[in-house]
Amino acid sequence: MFIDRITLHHLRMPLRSPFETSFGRIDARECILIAIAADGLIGYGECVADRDPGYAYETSGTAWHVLRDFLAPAVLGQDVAGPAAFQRQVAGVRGHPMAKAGLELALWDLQGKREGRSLADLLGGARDRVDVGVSVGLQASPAALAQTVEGYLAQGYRRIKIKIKPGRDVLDAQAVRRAFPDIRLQVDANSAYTLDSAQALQPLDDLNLLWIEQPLAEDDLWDHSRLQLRFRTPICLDESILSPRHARQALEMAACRVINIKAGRVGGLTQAVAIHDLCRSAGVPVWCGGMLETGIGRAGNLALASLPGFTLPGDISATDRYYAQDITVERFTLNADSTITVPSGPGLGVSVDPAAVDAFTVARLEIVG
Ligand code: OSB
Ligand code: MG
Repeated sequence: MFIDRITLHHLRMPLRSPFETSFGRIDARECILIAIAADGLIGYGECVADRDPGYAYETSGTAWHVLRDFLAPAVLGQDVAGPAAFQRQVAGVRGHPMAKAGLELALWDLQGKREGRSLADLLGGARDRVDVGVSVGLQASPAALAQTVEGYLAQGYRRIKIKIKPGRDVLDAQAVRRAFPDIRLQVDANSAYTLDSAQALQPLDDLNLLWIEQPLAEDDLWDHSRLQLRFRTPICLDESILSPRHARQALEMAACRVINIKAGRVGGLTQAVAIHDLCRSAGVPVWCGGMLETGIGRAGNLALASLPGFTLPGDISATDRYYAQDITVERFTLNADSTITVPSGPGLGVSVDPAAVDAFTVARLEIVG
């Protein structure tokens, strides 16, 4: 693929309702839409870094810088064989996985469009619909949370994740469990605890949770392994798993029993698939995490989640759980069996709505070779 032009759109998309986690509350989500023009086609990718460095160190600002000054120049005016070749070309750029993953996704979209194959097909997808759930942010009170969860269950979601933080953990989870004794329920702390403060989470072990996601710091596999010894409930790692090497080491030291895979966090789909393959051969279940993506990133997540090792429901909800207006023409809807259908058209299998992109663009940059 001869890369002629790369266009960056810094988007700010209003959320239908605020999303609050242990690291903050947002009313709108920021991301970078990446369009690559090559061989008469346009491929789209989404960089999931948000405005603030709360979930990860990357932000829309750092990603813009790294894309503009390092990643785009590495490929512009060149013949790039595909995503794997791109990864080799930018191997010298340390870190910044979300910036890399955004550009890589646009190359996958291009490759699929060129070959007339869907992304799911390119990645080795094994199913045409994937099990999904909803990730519910912190609410005003445990009672309000139970009510919000009830609303999502009524919409047909059969797996619920709730966000927790110190002081808003056991009572919240107990309220949901009491109201809905049989649902598939999990919690996500986004690194808000230490080995000591996580003592407060012990009562969660009696709530029949699917798992406890990322209780401790990103760079702390060791304490996760110590914490896992105290819980019957599996620990699932999100932030801590940045590469196949982290996944292997986390499993070797029993720091978790389940892994959340996000292409953005691990530098792209190439690495995401490698982590999937590693976990699959180790018999460890994985599921696809979410970053409140637009229809572009959501299409990529659905393709990834169609791989055979993704045996647990993903954080991939319907478009209307996030946005009144999305940037893709296609909107994703929930099927009656709590699944979402994987796009089957070439590449990502979705098309961009230019008027919607314009409406949400706060900065735009065209880079030519
Ligand atoms: O930790 O999984 C997370 C959103 C932004 C940043 C981190 C996380 C999340 C979610 C939302 O939980 C999942 C979704 O996209 O629905
Ligand atoms: Mg998480």
